[in-house]
Amino acid sequence: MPTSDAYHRMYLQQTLALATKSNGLTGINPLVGALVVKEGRVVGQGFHRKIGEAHAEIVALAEAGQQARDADLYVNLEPCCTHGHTPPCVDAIVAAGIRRVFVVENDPNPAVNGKSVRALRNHKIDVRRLPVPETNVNLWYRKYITTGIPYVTLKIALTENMRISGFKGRYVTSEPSRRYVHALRSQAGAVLIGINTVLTDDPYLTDRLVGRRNPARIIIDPHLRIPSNAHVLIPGARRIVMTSSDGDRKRIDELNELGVESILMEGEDYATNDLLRRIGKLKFGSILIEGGGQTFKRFLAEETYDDLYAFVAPVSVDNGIELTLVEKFFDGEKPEKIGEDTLYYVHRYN
Ligand code: AOF
Ligand code: ZN
Repeated sequence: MPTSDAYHRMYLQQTLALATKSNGLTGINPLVGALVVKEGRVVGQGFHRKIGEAHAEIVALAEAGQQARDADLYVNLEPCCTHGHTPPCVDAIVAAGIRRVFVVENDPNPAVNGKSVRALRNHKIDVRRLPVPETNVNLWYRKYITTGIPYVTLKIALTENMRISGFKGRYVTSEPSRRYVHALRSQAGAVLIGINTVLTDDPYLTDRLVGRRNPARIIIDPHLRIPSNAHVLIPGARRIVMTSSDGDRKRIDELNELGVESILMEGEDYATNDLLRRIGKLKFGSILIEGGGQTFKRFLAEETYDDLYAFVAPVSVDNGIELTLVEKFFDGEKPEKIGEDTLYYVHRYN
């Protein structure tokens, strides 16, 4: 039986594929997939479906049953040694009689980070870490669990002359781009927009094209201008308004009665870092920012985003908000064609 790194990496690649099945469904928990392999045969597999439910290793070990004895466990993230919603995976791995454990990366959670590797080794289990190229399924989790700040993605739909909105209620980008955006939504913990976008576009911010799940909706609204019949306030996901602490209490109560949560902020002009810290406290590990001009400008100028998706449509308009600022961020990036549009994707290395 081959025992080279390439062979083990092949199984680790499979754990990553399993892990991504839960993209967007695990809340602030990481995406994790696991395989139990005995004498070259997969005897158990699993992935973490949802926060609060069984971890990937537990699902895989349960499927393997007695065959887990002396088998190898492959998992993309270091197993946990903590009691959270569920008991530690390390204990279950030891009890099952696993011989070797292969992982792609450490669990950056300060409560775990390397401790499980040591615990497993203390039980005479051989643990090996084999990085797999292009493994960024838990990039967002790594940021959130070590900083408390959600991973921030900016999604901007632009015209050729770098303007947003002003399209008179019509979509500026083509259907494939919008499908792409709905997929991004289905993976985000929450979507965020400024009040001006609510008032001008009245978007739904739901995932209607990919059909997986609707993220929470966060609206920055210092003066509580949001109308009760705004589409973003339609139930079906958590709805949160970030507003000024000295605002209209009666209006806050009315919104609360509609099931809308309110987060009270100092003053009326919020630094993006303050917004992000508060959103992190609400237990969102990632957010997708969808507008509008003022909100984009702040996140770009303060450089508080991680990823930027700029969809540029082959049209020009005279009205709308100019966002020429964005051009410098995708300068030098290789664009991709999505339908009739051009997509610039930028990952900022923090
Ligand atoms: C694993 N396998 O599939 C996941 C892990 O509240 P709990 O019990 O779900 O624990 C959450 C923590 O467990 C999370 O912060 C991270 O450190 C780890 N996630 N670990 O061994 C898994 N999802
Ligand atoms: Zn675990």
